[in-house]
Amino acid sequence: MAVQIRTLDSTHDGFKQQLHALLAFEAETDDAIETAVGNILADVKKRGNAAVLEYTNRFDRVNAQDVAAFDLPQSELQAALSALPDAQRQALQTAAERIRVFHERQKQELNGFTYTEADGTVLGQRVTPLDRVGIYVPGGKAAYPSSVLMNAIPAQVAGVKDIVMVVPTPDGVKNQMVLAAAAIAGVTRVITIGGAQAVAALAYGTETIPAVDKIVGPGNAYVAAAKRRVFGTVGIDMIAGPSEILVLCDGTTDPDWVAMDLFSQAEHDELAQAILLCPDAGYIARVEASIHKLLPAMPRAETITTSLTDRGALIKVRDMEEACAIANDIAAEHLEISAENPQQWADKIRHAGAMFLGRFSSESLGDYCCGPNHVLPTSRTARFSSPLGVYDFQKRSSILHVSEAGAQTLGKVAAELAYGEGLQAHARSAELRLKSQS
Ligand code: HSO
Ligand code: ZN
Repeated sequence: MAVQIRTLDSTHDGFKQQLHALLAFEAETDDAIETAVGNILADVKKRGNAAVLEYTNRFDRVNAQDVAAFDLPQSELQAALSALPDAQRQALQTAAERIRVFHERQKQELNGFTYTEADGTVLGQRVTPLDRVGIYVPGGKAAYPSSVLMNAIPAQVAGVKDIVMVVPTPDGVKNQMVLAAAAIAGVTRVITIGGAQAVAALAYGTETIPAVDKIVGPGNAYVAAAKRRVFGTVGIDMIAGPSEILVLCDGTTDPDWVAMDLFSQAEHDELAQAILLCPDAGYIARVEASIHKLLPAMPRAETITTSLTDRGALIKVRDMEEACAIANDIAAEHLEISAENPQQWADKIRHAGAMFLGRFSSESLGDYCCGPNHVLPTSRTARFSSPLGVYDFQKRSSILHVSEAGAQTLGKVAAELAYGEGLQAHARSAELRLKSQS
C-alpha cells in the first residue's frame, strides 16, 4: 500500500472542520473488554494470589506454581544490566543521568511553604512523596526501556520508597533491556505479571503483593480499562492516547529531516498522528517527495504508511503566525518548531505537551535522553494537563497551627458561618476556644 498523506489548506472552506475531524480520537470502549476486566478485578480482589496465578498462566502462556515465581530478584536485574552490550548500557546510563538531573531541578520547584501571621498563627503546605507506586510496563512491541526510566526516575526523585514494576512476559520471554532499565532507575521490585490482573494486584494487594498508592504507565485496552476502574482506590496517571507529532516549519529545514521526524512518531502505532504546518507550498511538496523517497527503507513502513494515510496531514498555512494559532488549537503532545528563529514562535504557543525548538531538537532526542519526561498529554489534553513529573508522585498537606490570639478572631468568623450552615457543633467548637465565651 502506497502512502497517501492528505494535504490541506487553511484558506479553504471547511478547513476547521476537516482539521477537527482529523484530530478526533476516542479510545474505543468495548463492552466485552469492560465486562472481562470487571470480572478479573473482582476475582483478584476476592481470591488474591490464586487468581493472579491463574490469569497470568493462562494469558501469558506460562506455567508457574506460585506467584512468588513472578518476582524477579534484584540480582537478575543487575545481571541483565551487566550483560547488555557496552554501548547500550552506557546509553541507558547517560539517559538515566540526564533524566535525573532534569527531575531533580523540578523537585526544587516543588517545596512546600509556610507563613506566619501577626498573631502567631502559622499556615502552610507540606509536600510528601507517595509511599508506594506501581509502574505498569507493557509486554510485546511497546515494551520501551526508555519509558521505564521516564516513569521510575521522577518517582524516585520525589522520594517514593517503594517502586513496584509489573511487566508481563508472554511465553516467559523477558526483555533484558527493560530489566536493565529497572536496575538503573532504582525500581525496588519487579513482578512479571501484566494485564488487568496486574492492575488489580497493585490496586488491592494480595497475600504477597502490597497494595500501591498510585499506578502509572501505559498499557493496552484491558490495562486502560482496569486503571480507570481502580481509580479512587488508587491514583492513576493519564490514560495515554496514541503518539502525536506536530511540526511547524518555516521551510528552511532539510525536508528529509522533517519527513523522518514525522515517521518517528508514525512508527509507534497505526493510530499515531503526524502533521506538518508550513506556509510554503513548494516546501510541502519537497517534504512529500522525501516521504516517498525515505519510506520504503523503513522497517516499520507498514505502520508508518497506515498512520500517515489515516491520520497524517501536510497543511499549508497563510504564515507562521497562523501556524501558531492552529498549533494551539491542535494542542499536540509534541510540537517541533523547526524554524530560523524558533523562540519568537514558541512565545505564541500555549498548548503543547513538549516544545522542541530549532531544527536540531528532533523529538527523538527528547524521547530518549534530553532529560524532560516523554510521558506527555495526548489527544488535545495538553490544554489542561502536563508532562509526567515529580509532582505526580507527591501530594500536598495543608498545615494550620492557630495561635491563641488567632483563635479569637478566627473563632468568631467560623462560628458565624457555621450557624449560617446550621452546624452547631462546628460553631461551638470554635466558640469554646474564645476567651470570652458567648
Ligand atoms: N514518543 C513516545 C515515547 C517513546 N518514543 C518511547 C520512543 N520510545 C511517547 O509519545
Ligand atoms: Zn517516540
